[in-house]
Amino acid sequence: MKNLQKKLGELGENYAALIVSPENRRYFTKFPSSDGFLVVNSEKAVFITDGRYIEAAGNTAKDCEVVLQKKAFAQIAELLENMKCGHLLVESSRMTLDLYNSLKGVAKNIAVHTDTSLDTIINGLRSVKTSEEIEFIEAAQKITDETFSHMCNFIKPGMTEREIGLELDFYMLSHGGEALSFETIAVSGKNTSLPHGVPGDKKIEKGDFVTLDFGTVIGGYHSDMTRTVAIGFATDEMKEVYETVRLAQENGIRGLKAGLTGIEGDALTRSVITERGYGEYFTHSTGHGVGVEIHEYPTLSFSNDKPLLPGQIVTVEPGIYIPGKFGVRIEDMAVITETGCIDLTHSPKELIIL
Ligand SMILES: [Mn+2]
Repeated sequence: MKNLQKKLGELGENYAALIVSPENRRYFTKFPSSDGFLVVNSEKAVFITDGRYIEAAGNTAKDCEVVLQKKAFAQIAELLENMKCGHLLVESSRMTLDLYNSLKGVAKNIAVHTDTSLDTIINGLRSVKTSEEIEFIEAAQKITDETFSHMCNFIKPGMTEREIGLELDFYMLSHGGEALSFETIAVSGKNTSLPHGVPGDKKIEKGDFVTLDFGTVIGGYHSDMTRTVAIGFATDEMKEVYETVRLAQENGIRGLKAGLTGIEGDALTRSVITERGYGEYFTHSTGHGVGVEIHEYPTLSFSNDKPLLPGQIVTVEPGIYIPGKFGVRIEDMAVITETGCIDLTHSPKELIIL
């Protein structure tokens, strides 16, 4: 909150921000809620929340005044007037048109900035993790690693993808996970060529690859990992593709460091896959930031020309997907440092044949 207030102060003393998204409200107040408004300027932060949350927010929301929501937009207008606000930044990627129209109805003499300036400020702040945030993500990843090792004993031919997906979810949630990071991916055989396939009724067979992409949440912070295992045996082609993805992923972890751009980070894995002739089958970007959301700034991709900063957490998840045949993906999370990165994922990467 203090960092946001400092940034707003640098823009000018009559600048304020209105935050409406659950993830940003949670990030700045450390208080999870499904509804509410956060009005911030360089001096003050006010969290307007309704009767469902008011008591808990009063006890635990950080770095803000907590106010009971009555007529939200009338309250927002009054606050902005008291702040002598002339310029209001809003979350361009998150504010709905309904909320924007309500705001325009009350913020008559205020310039409402609908460009990406607030999102850029917030993405930048969120991307660099504090030690407390890194600890939450490490704790979430620890459960996720333990879940993978459990799954290596659990998966047997004849089980369906859905049974495997449910076991992943049950294990993570019954070992301390607060929530699932996203809908768990557990796919097998030909379905592994779909990077985000949905677990179905297909039974696991010998000679299948099984790809598991999953994660859980601790303290509001997400983990994310992927491993691909083979069942019974792997053909030479499966081994060759697996080895290519493993070498690419390891090259990514070895090479990542502060100062590289997102494009250069992406190239660390893509170059290995392209050199070995599978470039056309690596159909997504190398990685993404992870924090209070599963996908956040920065990305390791052709579209991010910004340098990586120490303390950012990104996934490194190259994959090869051969349509109609099979696919392989290996994903770790890593903290960027000045001289390299710290891999937060500790599960093995050699090909495991169950
Ligand atoms: Mn991911």
